[in-house]
Amino acid sequence: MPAFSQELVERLAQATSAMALTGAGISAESGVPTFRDPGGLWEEFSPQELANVEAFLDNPKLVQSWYAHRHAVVAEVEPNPGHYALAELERLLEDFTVVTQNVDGLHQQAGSTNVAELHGNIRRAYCIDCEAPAPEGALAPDGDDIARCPTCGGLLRPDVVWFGEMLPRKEVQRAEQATQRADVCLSVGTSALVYPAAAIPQQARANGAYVAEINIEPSAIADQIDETVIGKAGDVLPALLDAVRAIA
Ligand code: BV8
Ligand code: ZN
Repeated sequence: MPAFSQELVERLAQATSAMALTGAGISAESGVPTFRDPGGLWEEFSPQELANVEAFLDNPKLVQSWYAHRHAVVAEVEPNPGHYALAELERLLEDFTVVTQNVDGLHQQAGSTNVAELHGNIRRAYCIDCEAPAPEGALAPDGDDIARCPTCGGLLRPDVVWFGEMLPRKEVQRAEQATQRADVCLSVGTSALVYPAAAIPQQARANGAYVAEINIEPSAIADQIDETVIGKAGDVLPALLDAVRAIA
């Protein structure tokens, strides 16, 4: 039985508003590699070397291929019980927001409707010159050519937030509003190393939320929150949901 406290269950069951910040760890059990995953074709590159504008302009083909490869993985996978449990929590509670750092769209696929995508979505791409949206899958051009905009010939890029880029204002606002009203904030499957996303549980806590993280190991914010539940998101979240349902 995953080791979450009765206090967390009761606070969630009584919450008028709650939220979750999620990271790559919640999608790991769907088969989407996390950023810290050993192995895989890109082992020699760190995501930070690929997920920025300079790397893209320096070698658009390599970066487009990396995202096309990740998109192909994401297009094949399904949400896992962790995603479904958060979608169920949204239906069970009065007000529940998922703030995600993930770009895989799996929360929406699992049925969550109140999702703020802080770092964009790998299923979308656009032209860096005319900003016209590109059809899904456009980053994987056939052969060796570079994926270009059919309208103006500009380079196509994934609609994700790269290091050094600002986060989408509307999504950040939604996340901030959620931290203002949340009685409980779950931080699920994130190493909490990348800002400003990693500051979200702290913001919620500063506004009075009870903050619990669910991770297979303590994250970088483990000593600044109320509770750390060690376990897989796909195990812990369904058990937590059952416990909340039993008393809600
Ligand atoms: C910005 C989208 C303003 C793209 C991503 C120095 C100090 C502090 C900050 C900075 C600094 N220098 C620069 C910065 C800012 C920088 C930053 O934070 N850098 C870090 C590395 C120090 N941030 C930015 O640049 C942001 N923009 O600040 O704009 C600005 C402008 C100009 C100059 C300065 C500032 C933009 C950041 C967004 C980058 N884009 N992703 C893409 O996907 O390709 S980041 C990406 O990595 C994720 O989106 C996520 O945010 C981040 C961390 O990943 P996680 O999701 O946490 O995944 P990770 O693999 O790390 O960990 C997985 C976790 O899951 C682990 O804890 C593991 O234990 C756990 N787990 C595994 N399996 C399971 C599990 N848990 C539960 N169950 C399981 N089964
Ligand atoms: Zn264009």
